[in-house]
Amino acid sequence: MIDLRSDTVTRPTEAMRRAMLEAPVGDDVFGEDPTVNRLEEYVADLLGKEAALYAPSGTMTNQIGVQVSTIRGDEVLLHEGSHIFVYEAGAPAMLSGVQLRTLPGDNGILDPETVRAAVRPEDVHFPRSRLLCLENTHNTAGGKVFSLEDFAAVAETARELGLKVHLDGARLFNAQAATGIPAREWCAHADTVSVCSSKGLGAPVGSLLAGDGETISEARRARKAFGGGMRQAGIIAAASLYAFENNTERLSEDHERARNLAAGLREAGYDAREPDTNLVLVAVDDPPEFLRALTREGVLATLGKPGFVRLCTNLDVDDRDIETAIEAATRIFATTPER
Ligand code: TLP
Repeated sequence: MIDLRSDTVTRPTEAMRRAMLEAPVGDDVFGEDPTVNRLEEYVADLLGKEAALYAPSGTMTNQIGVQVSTIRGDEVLLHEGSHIFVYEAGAPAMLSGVQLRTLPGDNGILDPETVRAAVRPEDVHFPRSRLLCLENTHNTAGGKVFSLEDFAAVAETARELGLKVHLDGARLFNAQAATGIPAREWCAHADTVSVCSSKGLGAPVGSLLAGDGETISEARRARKAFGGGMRQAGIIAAASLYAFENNTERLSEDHERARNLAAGLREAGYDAREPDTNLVLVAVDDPPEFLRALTREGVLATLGKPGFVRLCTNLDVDDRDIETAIEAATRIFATTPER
């Protein structure tokens, strides 16, 4: 099977497993795991923030990010296709008691005027607008990069209006690889940032939330409350450290394969969108049926935004796999009346 469902499906390499095997460990709830401490310092530094906190998943670091910048009853502004709104099981309401206000924007981009118009005036009737969440790259938009200029403009508008800014940077290093702009440049415009080591970077687990020292101390409490306090976590943190140290630059290979995949699919007759990074969206009439047909051909993909299938290149997929996937899709196109 050629697995293009996500960049989360990768398996740790021998070198990563060796780093895990050799990692010194301690009890991280006591702050005594040397590998977790090293990882947190490394990522804080990488992102230009004072501190960082290691957690099991991107969902948890996003939810801790929401928790530390809001109080119950607040309103959080975010794009209508954002992961926090679409794919996190209603957690902002469940865990932080906040209300989400979704906003439209092409390619996952929110513009300053849309945000300005959505911020509520002070009035007893209204929830308080407290936090803006941005996503880069943007998953449901097909891995689109939020340009630094546009990102800075909307984030600074939000801050002027008294909002905190959280960046869901699960794939922020894809934006770095696609543009050559260091990830920290985007982070400079956000109060909290979550990044994942278990997407394109190839670790089996692990995400970090970065911010100022005080915010990350609060985040540490929230992580405990959410059940994310781990003990000898160095054994998995070693994989994340290995991922950040070794696998950020090679993301451009995934991007090139995604471009080749999109070009091949277009040549076969599909409406495949040109990717900025590693996610290819293909518009089809019947996405579940197309997925079933691909599976029969030995290719796995997932549903994208409504009307689209998503194919995701990753560390475990090579050029030959991309060719095979294109050949499979070409056969389906030739034989399926409805696509
Ligand atoms: N995204 C997964 C699925 O949940 C859809 C995927 O396959 O793309 N932020 C963004 C932008 C993400 O894409 C994801 C994972 C997360 C956060 C959550 O990360 P995890 O899965 O570690 O909780």
